[in-house]
Amino acid sequence: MFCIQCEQTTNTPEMHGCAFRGNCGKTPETSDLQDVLVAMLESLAARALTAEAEGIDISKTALFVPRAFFSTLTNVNFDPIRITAYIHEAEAMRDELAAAGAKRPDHPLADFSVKGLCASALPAACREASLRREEPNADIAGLRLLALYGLKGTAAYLEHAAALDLRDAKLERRVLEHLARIGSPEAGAEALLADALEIGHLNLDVMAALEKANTTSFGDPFPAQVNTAPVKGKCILVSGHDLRDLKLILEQTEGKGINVYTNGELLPAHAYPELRKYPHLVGNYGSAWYKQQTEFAEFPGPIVMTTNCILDPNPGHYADRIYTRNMVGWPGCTHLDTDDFSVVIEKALEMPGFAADEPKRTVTTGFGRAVLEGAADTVLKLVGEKTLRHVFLVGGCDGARSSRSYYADFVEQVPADCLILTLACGKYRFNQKALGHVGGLPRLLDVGQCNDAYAAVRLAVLLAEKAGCGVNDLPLTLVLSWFEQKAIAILLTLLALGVKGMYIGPTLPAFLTPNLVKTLVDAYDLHVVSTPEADLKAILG
Ligand code: SF4
Ligand code: SF3
Repeated sequence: MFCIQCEQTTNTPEMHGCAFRGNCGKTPETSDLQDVLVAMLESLAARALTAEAEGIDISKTALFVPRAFFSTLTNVNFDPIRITAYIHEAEAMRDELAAAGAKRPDHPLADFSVKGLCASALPAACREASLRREEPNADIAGLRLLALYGLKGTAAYLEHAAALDLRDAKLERRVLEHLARIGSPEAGAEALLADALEIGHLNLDVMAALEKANTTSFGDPFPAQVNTAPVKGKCILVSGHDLRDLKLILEQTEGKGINVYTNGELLPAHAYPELRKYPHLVGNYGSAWYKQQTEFAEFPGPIVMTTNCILDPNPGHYADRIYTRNMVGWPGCTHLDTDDFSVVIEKALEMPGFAADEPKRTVTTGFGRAVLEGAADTVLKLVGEKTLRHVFLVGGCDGARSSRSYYADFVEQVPADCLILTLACGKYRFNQKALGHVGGLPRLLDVGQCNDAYAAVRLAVLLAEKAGCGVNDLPLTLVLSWFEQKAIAILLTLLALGVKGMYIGPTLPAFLTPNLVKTLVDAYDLHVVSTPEADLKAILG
């Protein structure tokens, strides 16, 4: 196995990347199978493009590819059986397109096949498929991985939109085009960097589509005070990012005496009119993904994992009551393939639930695009009056490294005349802090999930338009925490938009070589986080 796609990868002088077992818990078998799957998806994408040129309908393929690709993101699918099924489905789909008359594409993986290989031989096929091992130039390899990982994140966001029935053939084709091009042996460094930035632009368009899918399905989010204390009674916990699954569970539990809680990235669900209207959506339980093994172990009901991030449920002994959905998988856990959640409901009724109410406590969420755009004039007025000095976006993923305490310390130390926007699961480090108000606005505004990064980008662009300047001229600094590939996609979007002076941490992606880091630092004034004191001093002067 070789995997270097996330922030917790092994990165020591002796070893660069996870080579024996993932620090996430991914086995060599699953890792190799995921490499095979990515290769097969590249091959399928190339064939789908020739099929489309022949006028053959590729909508089934265009729906399948992002979903299967999503299964290879960090902390999504650890189940070799499910990954193997995706590989065979992809090859069968490619054969179908060929049988329908799609020409053989000019692609290095055009004839890549795993037919006839027994399950134990399958992972070895990844030697043929591996992108990185074939590339002696580390900068070129790093750029390919930057594009590949960014595209994984974009594919995940496209799948989120498709789950809500928002399909866009042009966006789907752009994903297929990039995927078919990623392994291209002849592309040089400049072309690969341009490709990565183009993926950033594509990701912006995909995130706009996702925002439309979310708001069309559930209404515009508006601020909500969300209970975070357990409520007496039977319960189901819903984690991940998938709002549709949460809605289905709320519908199917209505009148059954079961309380539904969100976890992790589903906290912002409480802000959507079509979700918050359910009285049995009683609150948010727990925090970010890396605490699952203790928080889930203590939850007295079943848990539904709709998308990333899942951790090994065995140490906490809750594998028998965790249910995976969509592209998520853990070996031995029950996977729900249909929209019928009866088995989860039965489990909730069997289990004790919470014995008593705990004293009420809340966090606030729901500063989505419409709310932020509505506040743009106020923000500019406050800046003009010098009531508001600076706006920070402190957002992104969380993770287990102790150095991530930087983000909570940073927020704590931001001066009182500054505003802080946040999004994604990294906010659990500080979202319960009482930070007060500035100029009548709450100082801490939770924009939503990582999936909602579009809202923050829109606010920045709108502020710049209204102020008649560029985004880089605004009193705005982005302080990002990355962990997995959705964050890489968002980073590429920000770079593609020309956003400069960002701070990123807790470490830089290990797949970027010193040369590539220098290129990004020179072109975008990118900083690695240091200490909150030093960084705040540098930003605020
Ligand atoms: Fe290692 Fe991250 Fe890959 Fe898991 S996803 S194997 S931790 S690099
Ligand atoms: Fe978190 Fe996995 Fe990235 Fe959606 S849930 S931000 S890490």
